[in-house]
Amino acid sequence: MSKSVARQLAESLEAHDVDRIFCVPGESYVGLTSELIERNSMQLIVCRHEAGAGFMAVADGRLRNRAGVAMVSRGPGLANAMVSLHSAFHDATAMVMLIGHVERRDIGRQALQEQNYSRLLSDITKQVIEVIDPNQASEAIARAFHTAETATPGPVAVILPEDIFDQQTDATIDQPRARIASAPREQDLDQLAALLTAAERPLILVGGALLAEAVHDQAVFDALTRLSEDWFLPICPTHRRPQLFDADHPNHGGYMGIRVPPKQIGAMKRADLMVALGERLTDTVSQSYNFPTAPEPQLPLIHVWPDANEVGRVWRPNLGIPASPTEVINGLLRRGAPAAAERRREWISELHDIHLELLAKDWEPTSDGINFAAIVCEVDKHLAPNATITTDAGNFASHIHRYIGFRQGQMFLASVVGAMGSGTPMAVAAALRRPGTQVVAFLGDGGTLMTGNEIATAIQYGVNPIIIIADNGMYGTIGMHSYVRYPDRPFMDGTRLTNPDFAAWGRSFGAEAITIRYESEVADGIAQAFAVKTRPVVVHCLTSAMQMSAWRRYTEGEVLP
Ligand SMILES: Cc1ncc(C[n+]2csc(CCOP(=O)(O)OP(=O)(O)O)c2C)c(N)n1
Repeated sequence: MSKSVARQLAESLEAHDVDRIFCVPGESYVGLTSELIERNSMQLIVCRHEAGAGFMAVADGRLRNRAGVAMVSRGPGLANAMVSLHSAFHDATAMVMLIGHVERRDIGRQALQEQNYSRLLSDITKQVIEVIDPNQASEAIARAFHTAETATPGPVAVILPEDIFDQQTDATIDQPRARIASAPREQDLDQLAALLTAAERPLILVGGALLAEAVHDQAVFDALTRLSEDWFLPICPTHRRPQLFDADHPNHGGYMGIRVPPKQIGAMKRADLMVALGERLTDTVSQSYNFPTAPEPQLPLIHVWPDANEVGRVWRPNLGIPASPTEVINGLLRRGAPAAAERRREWISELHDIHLELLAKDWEPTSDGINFAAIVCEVDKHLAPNATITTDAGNFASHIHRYIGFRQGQMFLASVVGAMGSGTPMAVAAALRRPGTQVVAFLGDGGTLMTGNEIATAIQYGVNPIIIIADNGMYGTIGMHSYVRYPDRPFMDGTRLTNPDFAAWGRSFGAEAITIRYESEVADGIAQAFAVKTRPVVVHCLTSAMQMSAWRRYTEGEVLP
């Protein structure tokens, strides 16, 4: 039976289990919007900025272990959304972005808002699929999801010309392709088991691919914990994946985040074997390509990542296993732990003791505003075992990683590549996806005004994240970098910010708002924030600029470690 392309697209999205799309409407795709509204089979979340819509889709994808879906208009709409595509691409996060386009007969004329998407998006998407033939609309959706979710996940753009939605097609609905999981070869598992058996000081890095598999499957977390306990292996969650292993588990070997503190990284560097398990390995995780050194690692490296194109791309591993990390864990468990594994107890304790020392909830008070550590430690007391925490990008986030002891049932969402503006939208998406659970966003004052307007979206759709703003009156991270490199220049110059009253700003959206000015107000202020259940809460914290991060403080021309 012949039907419109709009209907064909809607049915294809339904077949792919899409229940929510984040969008900013555009005239280039009203044909599709109108069909989606009429069918009412999926929720359209109308956002305030395409970056917000994009980041919500990224977060939703992570929360579902499916590609999240955003829908934006051509030209300016896409330009606004590109930060989220870039972030998803670098973070290996599945996402499908539907993008309106000019009419097919105008393509190439530089028609209103026209762009050449294949050229524009070639370095921040896995694929750009242009739908020119109405009969290929459904196939395009199936390919987009499959490509986005397979091997190294990432964003796929589907380009939909404005005149295609009312065209007719007889094509059948292209059903979702089965999810592919690649299993490790038995000889590779044998070799891995032999290397792990021989190692005196192994280090197991766990990252995003494992997290994706664990999101809906507690058995994955359990298998990792069992492997660690049976084989006596220290587990080090990587940058922005802290919830992969309980922070207080005695086998936690330290968080392999951005710029690991010297004491911890010094101990880690005594390792005689590194296994990157579901971690792509990046600039950040590898401490700027220094651990492991690229391209030739200074210690034997085993790289497990579900994509053969990635394993060996930057580093030369001694053993590369292009497979599901969960399958590798299960393969090792099947083999049974080596007899003398317990000898590694001391090595694990050495790493774990430093980890605990770094997690300790102590900080020095600051004279120019609250040390953000005080806020974060107070929040940690209120966090439920199933809470979601999101952070924007900025040095304030170092306090979250230093002071919050994450647990496996908690969810942590952020842009791994450090895109500002991700924190609020990700919190809104999480609050929509996990109703009735705590969702807390941590933001800097810089990132707040990039996409904080999505509080309006939270209000519109009735969800209630807690938004905590570290207002230090500057783009603090950049101030720190600038100071470290050019210590003689006046501190804060070029990074200073004049801010609104964020509490008043929050109230103007309809949120509850609390201002915390002094450390003595922290406990009450945070308790009040957690007591509000019926609308979003903005917690405006007047924080220290001198405390440049959880690890560094500016004092009279000195950078303390
Ligand atoms: C979209 C985007 N623009 C610029 C940057 C560069 N950048 C990284 S952190 C930062 C400052 C963040 O300031 P703020 O949100 O106030 O947090 P703080 O560093 O003060 O803790 C900037 C500008 C970025 N990462 N992302």
